[in-house]
Amino acid sequence: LSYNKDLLNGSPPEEYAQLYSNNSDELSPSEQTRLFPRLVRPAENSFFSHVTNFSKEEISKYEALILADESIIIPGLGEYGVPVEHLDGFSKKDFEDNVAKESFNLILSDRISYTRKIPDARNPLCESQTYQEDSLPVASVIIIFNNERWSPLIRTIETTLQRSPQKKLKEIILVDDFSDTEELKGKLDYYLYTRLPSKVKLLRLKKRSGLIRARLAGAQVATGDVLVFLDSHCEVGIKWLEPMLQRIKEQRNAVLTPIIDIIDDKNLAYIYSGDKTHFQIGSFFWSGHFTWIPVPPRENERRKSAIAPTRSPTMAGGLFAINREYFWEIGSYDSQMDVWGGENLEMSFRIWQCGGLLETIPCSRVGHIFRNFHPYSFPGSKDTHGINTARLVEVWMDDYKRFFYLHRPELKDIDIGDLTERKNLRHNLKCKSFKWYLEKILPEKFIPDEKVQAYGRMRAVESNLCLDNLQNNMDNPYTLGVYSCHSKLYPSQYFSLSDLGELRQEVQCAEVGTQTDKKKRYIITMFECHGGANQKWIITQSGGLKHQESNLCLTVISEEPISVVAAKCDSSNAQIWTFDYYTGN
Ligand code: LR7
Ligand code: MN
Repeated sequence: LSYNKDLLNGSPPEEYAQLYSNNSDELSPSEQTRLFPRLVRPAENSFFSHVTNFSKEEISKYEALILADESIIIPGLGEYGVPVEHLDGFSKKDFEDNVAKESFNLILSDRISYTRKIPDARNPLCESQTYQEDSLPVASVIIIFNNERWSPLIRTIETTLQRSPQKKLKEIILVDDFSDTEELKGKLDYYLYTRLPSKVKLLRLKKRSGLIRARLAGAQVATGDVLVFLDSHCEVGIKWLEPMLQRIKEQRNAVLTPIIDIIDDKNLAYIYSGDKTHFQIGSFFWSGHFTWIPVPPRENERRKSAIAPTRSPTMAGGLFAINREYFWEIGSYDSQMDVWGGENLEMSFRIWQCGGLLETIPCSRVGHIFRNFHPYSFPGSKDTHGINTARLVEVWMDDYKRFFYLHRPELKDIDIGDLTERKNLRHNLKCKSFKWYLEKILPEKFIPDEKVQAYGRMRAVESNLCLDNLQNNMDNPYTLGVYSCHSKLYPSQYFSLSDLGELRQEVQCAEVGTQTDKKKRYIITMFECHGGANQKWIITQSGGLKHQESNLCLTVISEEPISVVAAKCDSSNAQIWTFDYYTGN
């Protein structure tokens, strides 16, 4: 998952220390002990794990393990979320190997206090916000995990306990999705029994269920007014919960996400948007992947204040709050989705199309370790993201599913399970169309064959070469290329000439800059679309494509090395192009 790194900065330690305003709601250790007498178990409830009897051997074994964990913690390490690049006794390679093995720096995580202070990343306007605490709904925080490592899991739990208003935190429900690591068995039972208040409960699933069904299981046993879901490697910030509860109190059908800050996987730095005022909201790619976009100007106008609830077309999925009853009313989750992926877009589209609101609450911030790979297995199909997404596309996207299948043609012909129940849900809730969603909720989203003059493969008449992104479209910018025309239309060769004159793919537009190739011909750069003059093209009378700003024409170079450039217009065959489809616009 990508995140706009431009928004991030790492501030020096002093600055972090200054930025951290003391949270009066945090409990001192002695108060914590008073409020959470040890050796208290959750109330009788058959859903939860009931290990309360430990043998003498087990007690001494688990005590020793937990004390050993505590003994390696280095006070002050990573405090205020500063990056830790070096640790005595470990080489750079030790760190790198550890990240490659664990998906994040576990050596460091194990040595950083579970409740280190993190910077107050909130917009300063948040400090003067008040919440009607007595009348706020109470929350059940649901933390699901499969084989999560000990220290990030405990850190998620401990920061939630420490930084949530105690009266509003009804319970924390840990859902163990059938982990098989040793430390999450008896040791976790024992830690819960001896170190955590009774409001922390543990639900152990009897078989591997995947994150979607794990969340459903947690939601089924939750009793709070509001469900708050967290991944198992988070650090919550100051007053992270209150603003979300306040908003749900006011607006029952609002589904809320905090701003998600980055905990760096390599040095565990707490990284947040530099000036505290800019953050991103969710969008999606036609390939079915989630992505971030800046808050559009129209939304800034609507919300008026920089800390007001900010509408978000989609959410990342892991961290959100929702009224518990509304969660069930609006269709909870598609329980046939496996392991990982897709449930976030499914829920996002569903909420908007069926009358709810999806918002980011700027005064609520939670850190999350962004990892480069999944540190758990995928039993059965490895492509749960693809299959889960095909399910949501079939139910929610109407004819726009054509763009998804353009990316994933193979998913058209495989069994993705029965959809009757989800289609009935959409029908019964009288949900709106995906076209409505695109027009009203995400009007910025480019639709490759709407509001365009032409689209499809763009073939050079002189040769059987077509414009092609050469799979470089994950880079920004990249140099546009040509390749033998495919026999079918695939995303790499799908270009549109928009009504605005952009020669574009999904989010990137062709422009002519100052860069030239070895023969001094101007190369064509694909760069994020921005509506500027250097991204405008017009079809010429001879069937060429002229760049308006430079008056140069798109020219194919058919001899090796083949390429496409901008050159002086001359109406030669090398400058004549045809699109698959013309709309007449
Ligand atoms: O089989 C599983 N069972 C589980 O319980 C697989 C995973 N899990 C747990 C896992 O231990 C973790 O706590 O589920 C949680 C999410 O798994 P991650 O952390 O591997 O997911 P992610 O952070 O890479 O992915 C994001 O997208 C997912 C799509 O299915 C989920 O919605 C994640 O919750 C979501 N995470 C976030 O939104 C945090 C911000 C990331 C971004 C952008
Ligand atoms: Mn995660």
